[in-house]
Amino acid sequence: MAAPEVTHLPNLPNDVEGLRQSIRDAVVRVVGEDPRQATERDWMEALAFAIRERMVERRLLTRRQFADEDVKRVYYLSMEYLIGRMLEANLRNMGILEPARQAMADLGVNLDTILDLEDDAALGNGGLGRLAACILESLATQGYPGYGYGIRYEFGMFRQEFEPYHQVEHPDNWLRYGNPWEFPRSDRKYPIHFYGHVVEHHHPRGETRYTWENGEEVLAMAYDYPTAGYGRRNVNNLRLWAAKATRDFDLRYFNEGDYIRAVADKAESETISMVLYPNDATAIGKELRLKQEYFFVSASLQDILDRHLALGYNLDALPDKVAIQLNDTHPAIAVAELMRLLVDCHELSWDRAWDLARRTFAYTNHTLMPEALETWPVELMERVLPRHMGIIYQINHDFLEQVRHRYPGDNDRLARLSIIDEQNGRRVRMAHLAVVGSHRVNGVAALHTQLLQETLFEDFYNLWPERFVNVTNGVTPRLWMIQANPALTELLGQRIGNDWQYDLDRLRALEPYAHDADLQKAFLDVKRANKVRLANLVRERTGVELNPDVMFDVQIKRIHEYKRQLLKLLHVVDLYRRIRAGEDVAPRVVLFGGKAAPGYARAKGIIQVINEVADIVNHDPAVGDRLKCVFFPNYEVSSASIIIPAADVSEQISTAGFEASGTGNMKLALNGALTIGTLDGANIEIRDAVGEESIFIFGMTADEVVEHRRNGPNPEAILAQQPNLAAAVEMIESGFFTCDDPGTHGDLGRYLRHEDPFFVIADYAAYTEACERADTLYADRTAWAEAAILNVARMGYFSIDRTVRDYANQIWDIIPEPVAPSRTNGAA
Ligand code: AZC
Repeated sequence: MAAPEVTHLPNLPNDVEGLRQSIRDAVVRVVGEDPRQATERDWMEALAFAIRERMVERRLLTRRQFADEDVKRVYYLSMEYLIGRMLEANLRNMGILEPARQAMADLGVNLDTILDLEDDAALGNGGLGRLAACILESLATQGYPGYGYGIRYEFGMFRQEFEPYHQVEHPDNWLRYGNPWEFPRSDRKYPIHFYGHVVEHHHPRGETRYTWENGEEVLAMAYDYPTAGYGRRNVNNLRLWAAKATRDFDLRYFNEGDYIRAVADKAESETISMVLYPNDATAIGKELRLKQEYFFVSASLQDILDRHLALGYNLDALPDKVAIQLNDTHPAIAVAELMRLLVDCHELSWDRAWDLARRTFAYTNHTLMPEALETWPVELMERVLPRHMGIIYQINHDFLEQVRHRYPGDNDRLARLSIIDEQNGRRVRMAHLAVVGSHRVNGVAALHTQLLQETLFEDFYNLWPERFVNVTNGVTPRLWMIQANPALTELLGQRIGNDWQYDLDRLRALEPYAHDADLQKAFLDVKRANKVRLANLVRERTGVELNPDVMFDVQIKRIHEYKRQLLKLLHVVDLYRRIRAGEDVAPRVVLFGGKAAPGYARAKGIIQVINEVADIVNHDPAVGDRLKCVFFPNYEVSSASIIIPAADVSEQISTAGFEASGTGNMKLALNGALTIGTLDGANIEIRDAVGEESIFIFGMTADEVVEHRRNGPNPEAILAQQPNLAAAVEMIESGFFTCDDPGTHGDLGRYLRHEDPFFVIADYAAYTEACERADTLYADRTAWAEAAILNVARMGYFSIDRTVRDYANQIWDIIPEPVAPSRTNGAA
């Protein structure tokens, strides 16, 4: 037993006085500046240090309790965490936002100014990465022993600028001033190998053993980000890995006297964690990407096994004490890596190892789109990860034996199920590896899971129906309501108290007041104030002036053909033409936001044409406030939290069957925007929750889309029957919006007329009809307010806390372990 001084944790005070002292001290001791001369950034850093001391204290308490209680832990493996800013979130979840505001004011610093200085931590592309961040926050909030693992990218999601219309990507150097939230753990380093070859060791009795030799080695070093729960003392951990060159690696060249080469090679090996691939829903197949995937998976699994053994458990207890969730297939190589660690390093038998691995892993699928499904050429996998290729062959061999036994002679089925795709130049299907190596596979919304079972994983579903479950996505109300929408949070508090912050279903208590005139007025006032806040930001970023008294119609998400920003744009052009023709149309502000993958030409073309249309529309004196169109630059988590509370209408208009779930749809609806949407992803469940009267559903269903495609779509024929739509398409392709270069959009015209792969043309009439229903309701302020309030009241199901409980109960088999105030560290 160590002496009390050694085991004691500091237990820092959380009142205004205590915080003020910590912050002032940190300016001197950590930032190294005289408080008299400290800049706002110095104060921001000092504040961050004062919070992180308190976070780490609770983190250690949490860890001690988990160890004492013998808990089962879940590890979330994700290539992406789209976290956003951390300062306000940490202050709020630690319960010290208001004392800190006061302490800063006492020091002569305005907290809101400070909060605005922070860069977003944008270590993700979109929905998948943001979901991962929400899940970590909820795990801590609900007291679950849950940890994130990922990559500490030096450059996150690119910064988007328009020059003047097309997207230009700028590097996101988010760590340039250092990062006060991370704890570098130089004691937590693991060697990661690439390339080399495999040596077989035949043992006369027993199994053949393998060693992997002469590869390149790089170190993975841990950086820890404590993650605080809201309204609880639990603080969990997100561990991100950075690549560091090993000393040995340098030495080879140093010895040869090639100093420069040695240093250059060191830099080269560290590129593994340099940059996030900015691709959302397309697999790129680059060697560096495969190395990134393996790098973080191997480090995480080594760390997980180390902890497991250090806690005194044996390897047979792995599935009882550890659950590992694979966030899409990006970490799917974990299946082979765990087998390697168990069999080659810990010398377990193959069968025993396989049983443990399968019971430990579960896999979440986020998309059905074929181009997003990762496959790696066998040749590449063999070169970069030769031992893993051998292991995958073995897994596949055993698996196909099972299939053969079950379906004798069915070679087509074998080929369809095989982990190796033999049709397209021999590739490893990572989704198959993930399904075979997991005990649960989940989709992220009811329709998505159903489609997984019927299409992408049909053969697997027939084989193992019990393996497939649905876990509908959710969003954290802490960020997406309490932080983003303080005015509505306040109003809810006055009306129904604050229980909903922990149990979002309690929003239902609002329902009986939906037609209360006072509440309606207060609700509309809040919305208007949020619109003014957004209008100010839009003016600052784009120079465009928005009228807060017209409908704000918002489509914010990655730019993709299937998400159909073009459908919204055609509506804008249609309205514009009709306004110019003297027609009376309902006024609206249309706001787009989102990034295009740098190599996705069609998506970049869509951004360009939206910006061009916006420029003409916004400067046409004949239009005035009746129509404004804005492409909000560099859409990210921090701007989302200004845009979302200001939206009246939420555009969720993907081609049915393509959007796995969507989570922006949930954030917007929770903030009182009414949805115009197709029956796709979680829109279906949102409709079921809020009721037909609070949502504008339109367009083909997923089944009808399949049927429509089978019948051979004919956009030209539809255009011939819809003069408004035809006129809008003509206006774009004629170069009306591109005075300098009328030829630019001829291609877009051809695309819509002859290809239209996502049925923008086919759904257009139904879409505009849904927009008109929204306009009619919007004109009736009372009816609109009632529908919007009901919408908020009925969104409880879409809390990430429910999502996490579903994972915990259906997949991970873990229970919450709330941290009690400790006896020696009893302060609240
Ligand atoms: C997204 C899906 O497109 C979106 O519908 C879903 O809500 C989100 O995941 C969270 O589940 N997918 C991605 O962001 N990326 C990939 C590779 O699917």
